Amino acid sequence: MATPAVKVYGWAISPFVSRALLALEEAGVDYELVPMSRQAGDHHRPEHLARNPFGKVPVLEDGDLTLFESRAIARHVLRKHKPELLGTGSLEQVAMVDIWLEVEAHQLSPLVLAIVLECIVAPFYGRERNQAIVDENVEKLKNVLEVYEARLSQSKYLAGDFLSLAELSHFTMMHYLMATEYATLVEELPHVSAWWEGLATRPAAKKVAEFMPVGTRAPKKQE
Ligand SMILES: N[C@@H](CCC(=O)N[C@@H](CS)C(=O)NCC(=O)O)C(=O)O
Repeated sequence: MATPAVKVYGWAISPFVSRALLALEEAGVDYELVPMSRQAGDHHRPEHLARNPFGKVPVLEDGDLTLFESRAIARHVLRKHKPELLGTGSLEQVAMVDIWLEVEAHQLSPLVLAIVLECIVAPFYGRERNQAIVDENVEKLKNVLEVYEARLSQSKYLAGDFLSLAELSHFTMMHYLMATEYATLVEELPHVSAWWEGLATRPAAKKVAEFMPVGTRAPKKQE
Protein backbone atom coordinates (compact mmCIF):
# COMPACT_ATOMS: atom_id res chain seq x y z
CA MET A 1 0.00 0.00 0.00
CA ALA A 2 1.33 3.49 -0.88
CA THR A 3 2.41 5.74 2.01
CA PRO A 4 0.06 8.73 2.40
CA ALA A 5 1.53 12.00 1.10
CA VAL A 6 0.32 13.79 4.23
CA LYS A 7 2.16 13.28 7.52
CA VAL A 8 1.39 14.65 10.96
CA TYR A 9 4.17 14.64 13.53
CA GLY A 10 3.36 14.64 17.21
CA TRP A 11 1.59 12.91 20.09
CA ALA A 12 -2.12 12.71 19.39
CA ILE A 13 -3.09 13.04 23.04
CA SER A 14 -2.23 16.73 22.66
CA PRO A 15 -5.29 18.87 21.92
CA PHE A 16 -3.17 20.79 19.41
CA VAL A 17 -2.16 17.68 17.48
CA SER A 18 -5.70 16.34 17.59
CA ARG A 19 -7.04 19.64 16.23
CA ALA A 20 -4.99 18.98 13.09
CA LEU A 21 -6.16 15.36 12.98
CA LEU A 22 -9.81 16.41 13.26
CA ALA A 23 -9.51 18.66 10.20
CA LEU A 24 -7.94 15.76 8.26
CA GLU A 25 -10.65 13.35 9.40
CA GLU A 26 -13.45 15.77 8.54
CA ALA A 27 -11.93 16.36 5.11
CA GLY A 28 -11.49 12.61 4.54
CA VAL A 29 -7.75 12.96 3.88
CA ASP A 30 -5.54 9.90 4.08
CA TYR A 31 -2.68 10.75 6.44
CA GLU A 32 0.09 9.14 8.44
CA LEU A 33 0.51 10.02 12.10
CA VAL A 34 4.24 9.92 12.83
CA PRO A 35 4.45 9.28 16.56
CA MET A 36 6.87 11.32 18.67
CA SER A 37 7.71 11.10 22.36
CA ARG A 38 7.56 14.18 24.51
CA GLN A 39 9.27 12.32 27.36
CA ALA A 40 12.17 11.39 25.08
CA GLY A 41 12.40 15.03 23.91
CA ASP A 42 11.83 14.16 20.24
CA HIS A 43 10.49 17.68 19.65
CA HIS A 44 13.85 19.22 20.60
CA ARG A 45 15.84 17.14 18.10
CA PRO A 46 17.38 18.93 15.10
CA GLU A 47 15.21 17.06 12.60
CA HIS A 48 12.07 18.32 14.33
CA LEU A 49 13.43 21.86 14.81
CA ALA A 50 13.95 21.89 11.05
CA ARG A 51 10.20 21.25 10.70
CA ASN A 52 9.16 23.70 13.42
CA PRO A 53 11.79 26.05 14.83
CA PHE A 54 9.62 26.54 17.94
CA GLY A 55 10.01 22.85 18.80
CA LYS A 56 6.28 22.19 19.15
CA VAL A 57 3.82 19.72 17.73
CA PRO A 58 1.85 19.31 15.53
CA VAL A 59 3.72 19.63 12.28
CA LEU A 60 2.03 18.75 9.01
CA GLU A 61 3.89 17.73 5.87
CA ASP A 62 1.80 17.93 2.73
CA GLY A 63 4.07 17.10 -0.19
CA ASP A 64 6.70 19.84 -0.25
CA LEU A 65 4.83 22.02 2.24
CA THR A 66 5.76 21.87 5.93
CA LEU A 67 3.41 23.64 8.33
CA PHE A 68 3.17 24.22 12.06
CA GLU A 69 0.51 25.83 14.31
CA SER A 70 -2.57 23.65 14.61
CA ARG A 71 -5.09 26.27 13.47
CA ALA A 72 -3.02 27.15 10.40
CA ILE A 73 -2.77 23.44 9.63
CA ALA A 74 -6.53 22.98 9.99
CA ARG A 75 -7.22 25.96 7.71
CA HIS A 76 -4.81 24.65 5.09
CA VAL A 77 -6.35 21.18 5.11
CA LEU A 78 -9.88 22.54 4.76
CA ARG A 79 -8.94 25.20 2.20
CA LYS A 80 -7.53 22.40 0.08
CA HIS A 81 -10.05 19.64 0.67
CA LYS A 82 -13.27 21.00 2.20
CA PRO A 83 -13.41 24.79 1.73
CA GLU A 84 -17.08 25.02 2.64
CA LEU A 85 -16.01 24.52 6.27
CA LEU A 86 -14.26 27.90 6.06
CA GLY A 87 -17.47 29.64 5.04
CA THR A 88 -16.78 30.14 1.39
CA GLY A 89 -20.39 31.07 0.56
CA SER A 90 -19.89 34.81 1.04
CA LEU A 91 -17.51 37.40 2.47
CA GLU A 92 -19.77 37.64 5.50
CA GLN A 93 -19.61 33.90 6.14
CA VAL A 94 -15.82 33.86 5.93
CA ALA A 95 -15.60 36.84 8.29
CA MET A 96 -17.91 35.18 10.82
CA VAL A 97 -15.83 31.98 10.76
CA ASP A 98 -12.72 34.09 11.32
CA ILE A 99 -14.29 35.89 14.27
CA TRP A 100 -15.28 32.69 16.06
CA LEU A 101 -11.92 31.08 15.35
CA GLU A 102 -10.30 34.07 17.04
CA VAL A 103 -12.74 33.80 19.93
CA GLU A 104 -11.86 30.13 20.32
CA ALA A 105 -8.13 30.85 20.21
CA HIS A 106 -8.03 33.93 22.43
CA GLN A 107 -11.13 33.93 24.66
CA LEU A 108 -12.09 30.33 25.36
CA SER A 109 -9.15 27.99 24.85
CA PRO A 110 -6.63 29.73 27.13
CA LEU A 111 -9.12 29.48 30.01
CA VAL A 112 -10.01 25.86 29.26
CA LEU A 113 -6.32 24.94 28.92
CA ALA A 114 -5.52 26.44 32.33
CA ILE A 115 -8.36 24.42 33.92
CA VAL A 116 -7.41 21.22 32.13
CA LEU A 117 -3.72 21.58 33.05
CA GLU A 118 -4.67 21.74 36.72
CA CYS A 119 -7.50 19.20 36.78
CA ILE A 120 -6.13 16.53 34.43
CA VAL A 121 -2.46 17.08 33.62
CA ALA A 122 -1.22 17.99 37.13
CA PRO A 123 -2.61 14.83 38.81
CA PHE A 124 -1.33 12.76 35.89
CA TYR A 125 2.19 13.96 36.75
CA GLY A 126 1.59 13.46 40.47
CA ARG A 127 1.23 17.17 41.23
CA GLU A 128 -1.62 18.56 43.29
CA ARG A 129 -3.92 20.88 41.41
CA ASN A 130 -3.78 24.59 42.16
CA GLN A 131 -7.42 25.32 42.94
CA ALA A 132 -6.87 29.09 42.91
CA ILE A 133 -5.84 28.92 39.24
CA VAL A 134 -8.86 26.71 38.49
CA ASP A 135 -11.30 29.04 40.27
CA GLU A 136 -9.97 32.15 38.56
CA ASN A 137 -10.28 30.58 35.11
CA VAL A 138 -13.67 29.00 35.83
CA GLU A 139 -15.08 32.42 36.75
CA LYS A 140 -13.80 33.90 33.48
CA LEU A 141 -15.01 30.90 31.49
CA LYS A 142 -18.55 31.28 32.88
CA ASN A 143 -18.71 34.78 31.39
CA VAL A 144 -17.33 33.63 28.04
CA LEU A 145 -19.80 30.75 27.87
CA GLU A 146 -22.69 33.15 28.54
CA VAL A 147 -21.69 34.92 25.32
CA TYR A 148 -21.68 31.57 23.52
CA GLU A 149 -25.14 30.80 24.92
CA ALA A 150 -26.49 34.10 23.58
CA ARG A 151 -24.85 33.56 20.20
CA LEU A 152 -26.09 29.97 19.88
CA SER A 153 -29.64 31.00 20.77
CA GLN A 154 -29.56 33.12 17.58
CA SER A 155 -27.89 30.70 15.17
CA LYS A 156 -27.38 26.96 15.16
CA TYR A 157 -23.60 27.25 14.83
CA LEU A 158 -21.11 29.90 15.88
CA ALA A 159 -20.53 31.49 12.48
CA GLY A 160 -24.18 31.19 11.41
CA ASP A 161 -26.49 28.38 10.36
CA PHE A 162 -23.67 26.33 8.87
CA LEU A 163 -21.09 24.08 10.47
CA SER A 164 -17.54 25.40 10.12
CA LEU A 165 -13.99 25.16 11.40
CA ALA A 166 -15.13 27.53 14.16
CA GLU A 167 -16.87 24.52 15.74
CA LEU A 168 -14.21 21.95 14.93
CA SER A 169 -11.42 24.04 16.39
CA HIS A 170 -13.15 23.87 19.80
CA PHE A 171 -13.46 20.14 19.94
CA THR A 172 -10.19 18.85 21.35
CA MET A 173 -9.77 21.38 24.17
CA MET A 174 -13.43 21.06 25.17
CA HIS A 175 -13.19 17.28 25.07
CA TYR A 176 -10.81 17.54 28.02
CA LEU A 177 -12.90 20.16 29.83
CA MET A 178 -15.90 17.83 29.57
CA ALA A 179 -13.93 15.17 31.46
CA THR A 180 -13.64 17.46 34.49
CA GLU A 181 -16.29 18.43 37.02
CA TYR A 182 -16.50 21.77 35.19
CA ALA A 183 -18.41 20.08 32.36
CA THR A 184 -21.42 21.37 34.27
CA LEU A 185 -20.60 24.89 33.04
CA VAL A 186 -21.51 23.64 29.56
CA GLU A 187 -24.34 21.33 30.61
CA GLU A 188 -26.15 24.12 32.43
CA LEU A 189 -26.44 26.19 29.24
CA PRO A 190 -29.05 24.60 26.91
CA HIS A 191 -27.81 26.03 23.61
CA VAL A 192 -24.12 25.49 24.35
CA SER A 193 -24.89 22.00 25.58
CA ALA A 194 -26.83 21.06 22.41
CA TRP A 195 -24.05 22.57 20.28
CA TRP A 196 -21.43 20.52 22.15
CA GLU A 197 -23.46 17.31 21.78
CA GLY A 198 -23.72 17.88 18.04
CA LEU A 199 -19.99 18.43 17.78
CA ALA A 200 -18.87 15.57 20.02
CA THR A 201 -21.05 13.00 18.24
CA ARG A 202 -19.67 13.70 14.78
CA PRO A 203 -17.94 10.54 13.48
CA ALA A 204 -14.65 12.42 12.93
CA ALA A 205 -14.75 13.81 16.48
CA LYS A 206 -15.43 10.36 17.92
CA LYS A 207 -12.50 8.96 15.99
CA VAL A 208 -10.13 11.69 17.20
CA ALA A 209 -11.43 11.31 20.77
CA GLU A 210 -10.00 7.79 20.74
CA PHE A 211 -6.53 9.39 20.66
CA MET A 212 -7.37 11.40 23.78
CA PRO A 213 -8.48 8.93 26.45
CA VAL A 214 -9.74 10.52 29.63
CA GLY A 215 -10.97 8.86 32.78
CA THR A 216 -14.47 9.17 34.15
CA ARG A 217 -15.40 12.60 35.28
CA ALA A 218 -14.57 13.55 38.86
CA PRO A 219 -17.64 14.19 41.05
CA LYS A 220 -19.05 17.71 40.96
CA LYS A 221 -17.28 19.96 43.40
CA GLN A 222 -19.36 20.69 46.55
CA GLU A 223 -20.17 24.42 46.80
N1 LIG B 1 -0.04 27.24 19.18
C1 LIG B 1 0.50 25.92 18.93
C2 LIG B 1 0.73 25.23 20.27
C3 LIG B 1 1.48 23.93 20.08
C4 LIG B 1 1.86 23.31 21.42
O1 LIG B 1 1.97 23.98 22.45
N2 LIG B 1 2.09 21.99 21.35
C5 LIG B 1 2.47 21.29 22.53
C6 LIG B 1 1.76 19.93 22.46
S1 LIG B 1 1.58 19.19 24.02
C7 LIG B 1 3.97 21.04 22.51
O2 LIG B 1 4.54 20.83 21.46
N3 LIG B 1 4.60 21.08 23.67
C8 LIG B 1 5.99 20.77 23.80
C9 LIG B 1 6.75 21.80 24.52
O3 LIG B 1 6.26 22.94 24.66
O4 LIG B 1 7.86 21.50 24.97
C10 LIG B 1 -0.46 25.13 18.05
O5 LIG B 1 -1.66 25.46 18.04
O6 LIG B 1 -0.02 24.23 17.34
